[in-house]
Amino acid sequence: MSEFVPSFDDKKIEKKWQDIWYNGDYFNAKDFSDKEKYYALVEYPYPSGAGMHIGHIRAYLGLEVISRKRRMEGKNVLFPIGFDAFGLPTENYAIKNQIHPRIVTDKNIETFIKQLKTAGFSFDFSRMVDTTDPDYYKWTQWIFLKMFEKGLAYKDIAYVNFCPSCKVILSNEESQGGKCDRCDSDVVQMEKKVWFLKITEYADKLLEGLNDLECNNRIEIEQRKWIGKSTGAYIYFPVKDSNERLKVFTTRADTIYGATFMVIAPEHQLLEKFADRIVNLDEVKAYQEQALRKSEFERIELSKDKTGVRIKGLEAINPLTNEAIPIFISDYVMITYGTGAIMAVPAHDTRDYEFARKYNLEIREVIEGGNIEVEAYTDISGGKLVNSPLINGLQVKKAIAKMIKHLKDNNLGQAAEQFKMKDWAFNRQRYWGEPIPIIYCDDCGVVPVPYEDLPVKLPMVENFMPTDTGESPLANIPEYVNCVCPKCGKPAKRETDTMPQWAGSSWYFLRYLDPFNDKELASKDKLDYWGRVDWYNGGMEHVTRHLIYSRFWNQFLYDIGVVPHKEPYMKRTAQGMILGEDNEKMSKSRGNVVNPLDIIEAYGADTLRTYVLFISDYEMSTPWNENGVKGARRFLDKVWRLFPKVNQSDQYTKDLELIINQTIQGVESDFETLKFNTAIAKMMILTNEYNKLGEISKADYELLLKLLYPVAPHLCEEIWNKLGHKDLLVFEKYPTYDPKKLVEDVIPIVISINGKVRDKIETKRDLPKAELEALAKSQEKIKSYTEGKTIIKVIVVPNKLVNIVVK
Ligand code: ANZ
Ligand code: ZN
Repeated sequence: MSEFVPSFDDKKIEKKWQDIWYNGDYFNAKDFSDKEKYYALVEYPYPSGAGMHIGHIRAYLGLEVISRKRRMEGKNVLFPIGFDAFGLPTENYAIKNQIHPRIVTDKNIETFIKQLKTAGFSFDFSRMVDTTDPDYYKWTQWIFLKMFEKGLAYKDIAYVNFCPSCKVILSNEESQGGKCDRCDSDVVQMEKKVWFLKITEYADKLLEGLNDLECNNRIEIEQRKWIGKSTGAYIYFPVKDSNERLKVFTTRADTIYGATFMVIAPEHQLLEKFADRIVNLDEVKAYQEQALRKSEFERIELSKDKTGVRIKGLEAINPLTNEAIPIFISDYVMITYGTGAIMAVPAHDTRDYEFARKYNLEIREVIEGGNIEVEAYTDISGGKLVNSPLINGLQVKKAIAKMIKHLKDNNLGQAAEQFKMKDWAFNRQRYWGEPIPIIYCDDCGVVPVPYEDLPVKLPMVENFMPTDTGESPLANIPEYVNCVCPKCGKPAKRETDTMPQWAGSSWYFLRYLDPFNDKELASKDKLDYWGRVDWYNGGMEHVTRHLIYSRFWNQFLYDIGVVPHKEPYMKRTAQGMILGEDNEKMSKSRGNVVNPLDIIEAYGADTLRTYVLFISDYEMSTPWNENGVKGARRFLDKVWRLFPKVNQSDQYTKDLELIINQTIQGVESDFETLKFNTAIAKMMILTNEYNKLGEISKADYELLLKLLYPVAPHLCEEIWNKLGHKDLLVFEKYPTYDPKKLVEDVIPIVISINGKVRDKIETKRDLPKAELEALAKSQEKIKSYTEGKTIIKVIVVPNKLVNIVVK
């Protein structure tokens, strides 16, 4: 690979334009401008000590290109940036280095801003938000109190996911697969009284709202799966010799005749209720205890051996067959889903089948078609019922409907829905988070901090170490804990848990609209003017948690009349990851991390931007390649070197008209569909065409600069300026193509021999006579007539005919 010979001084040029841009207000959105608004949003960064990495560059470049293009299209663009700065990494760093997280955060944010500017991002830096700023989290607390007021924030004893290593309680989203999101340790279940947000109340609305969100299939499917709506029924199984009934949730009420036993979760309260009737209580208790030590991941693993204990002394009655059936306790049933109890239908459910085989329980076929001697028959979304007197011969769908009606009519059950999504465990037992604005009073109970007392500020203390007990470090700060009850004025205590990482980011897109408002989270006028986010780009990993949480908060704020739109985003896309050169995820331990600042130092920001956009399809993961960086730089050098070839004409060069119009059209549609790689390829081809000519017009050159500007803005501004323009490229109109000039202008030509038509061809219009004659003579058909003969004369009528006279 040949070394590149730089033709322009990237450092000097980039510094010059960054100074101009960032000292002016070129990228600042104007509230209430007459121009059409455009709101482009990227996921704001967590300002860790490591600073900006290559993933940020890629994540932000997509809408950076779109934003620069939109400004040229005459839109009033809002392209904001801010910092999601509460959270564990900063706190851990602060603890390790004995520096207060406030100081760490401020320093990290400052560095980050500098780095973003070094890369030339056109963010509106006048509207930055910082979630750890009391003026910001005042409103995060305000929203929490509104939710509390509406019964959507509540405290409850719950089995929560506890990470023994991070010493924090995790939400389901942060412990998917039973592993801690941060440190990958196994999560254990812990009983604790914690705050929850009732996101489940919004489950249906969140599903419905998806119809209002433009996104690819993958993004939609992931959200639907996470919300996990399941339609079925509750069925009540009487407990034999009692007035109690055991309630189960099933999606398959039609299979009830095949329910030959019941299984309850180890945590189920039936055990306590009937403790005195359970003959083998010790055995049951021992099983319960070992189940609690397992992670959810271990418990639901399909391949694992099913274990359980039969509860002796208790039986249930199948309400359709009236048979007495045994009840088991087993850890494959989760207390957190449905009712924590199931009717087991071993013939048609794999887990129930394995369990029945192990404990020698009856397996009764109720849907025909399988061979239940060998395995469970689970291909039963269709099929016909058997061994089920009330519904024999019916197709599955009809059988379910009929059974649910029967259950309802006889007070044995009812139609029901379940969601996989759980209420959002909204708490942290750490220092560096938003204080939960709640006070406990012996007389008044749980008292919300009055709105006028917000924000409840984090105390600036020296000791912010986590405790081993699962309690927040704030609990060790008497000045913080002790307060007076806002209701009765007696001594009271503050809540010491803080909010989870995802709190601040659940509404930051609203604060950008009015970041300095101290009366409201944002003014009604500004919310109305800016409306919904037009385009939101972010990581695939945030499609479940952040995207769902923020849609939930927005829907809630809509319901209480604070925001004018139900759904916050009109369109959501996701970029792919950039992997290390070894095709593995970049990580310090692998030593394959590419630092974007090193690339800027060596080749310039425009080169970095061009390469990152050119590297592959924007939505796909792709490995880094240093040679590709050089290639990107060579392309920019070529663009620069065209300068001396430029004449003063303000028309496109005739021979370039076709490719110019095609390039404008191609780049337009590529940019809008995130195909930056093919857009740049088209500009490279155009540049090569320019290079083939001895000279090009000013119009040709300026066209290329306008197309390339969103990708490599420093270089383009510099050349633009060198061409004699006083105004910045930001103010230029984005190029449009002439649809009439997209295809080559061709016309038919008739070729005759001695006046007789022998061939027809198509050529470019206005071909010179000599060229037309040569073209006609070279046609195979014509050659067959002229071969061996003497051409006496050729008559050429341009754009019409060629007549060859032969002897
Ligand atoms: C009888 C039955 C027969 C079932 C059959 C399935 C197949 P989804 O679709 O995920 O909602 N179930 C219910 N609660 C459970 C819990 N807490 N832990 C483990 N399993 C639970 O699944 C619903 C089905 O999962 C329910 O329907 C129940 O088993 C089981 F041929 O009831 B089914
Ligand atoms: Zn009180």
